[in-house]
Amino acid sequence: MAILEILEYPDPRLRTKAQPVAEVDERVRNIVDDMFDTMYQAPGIGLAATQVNVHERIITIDISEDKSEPLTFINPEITVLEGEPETMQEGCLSVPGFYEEVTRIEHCLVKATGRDGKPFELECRGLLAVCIQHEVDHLEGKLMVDYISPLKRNRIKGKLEKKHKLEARQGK
Ligand code: GNR
Ligand code: NI
Repeated sequence: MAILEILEYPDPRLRTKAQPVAEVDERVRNIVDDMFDTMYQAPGIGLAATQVNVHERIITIDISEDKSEPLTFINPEITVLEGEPETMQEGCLSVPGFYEEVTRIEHCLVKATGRDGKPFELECRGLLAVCIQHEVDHLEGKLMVDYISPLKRNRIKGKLEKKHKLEARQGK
């Protein structure tokens, strides 16, 4: 297992649309396992394969306190269920250090294939619902910053570009 590098905004590779997974085989299970390692060590509550430069429809999530509820979603499909939209402060490992309000569906149904290759359905609310929508956005090349004003977005872009230049100079 391995810790993978997480791409950071405004890296253009984060805009890639991920392709469906044809079969859950050893190769895919390895990606999933590396994604959990990477997500837990970050630490984050979710990770989309896009963020580690793998452009396939794979998501890992664990919103538990003690890393006890790992969820794998391969080829996820979200259906909206009734309920009020909800606004929450979101963070993103690809936009480190920034927290922005995003309004999303509060209640949804997710159909996906698990790490075991079996299809499943999961009704999601609250943080889990927010997280799965945030991750499916990544698979579409969409980021949290796309929901905020261009002014705020550009300010974040400038700050992260500055940080990346500094890191490059320090050989990080
Ligand atoms: O770790 C994460 N926390 C988080 C908090 C609120 C809403 C969404 C998230 S997802 C984020 C990890 C991440 O960037 N996933 O793509
Ligand atoms: Ni994210």
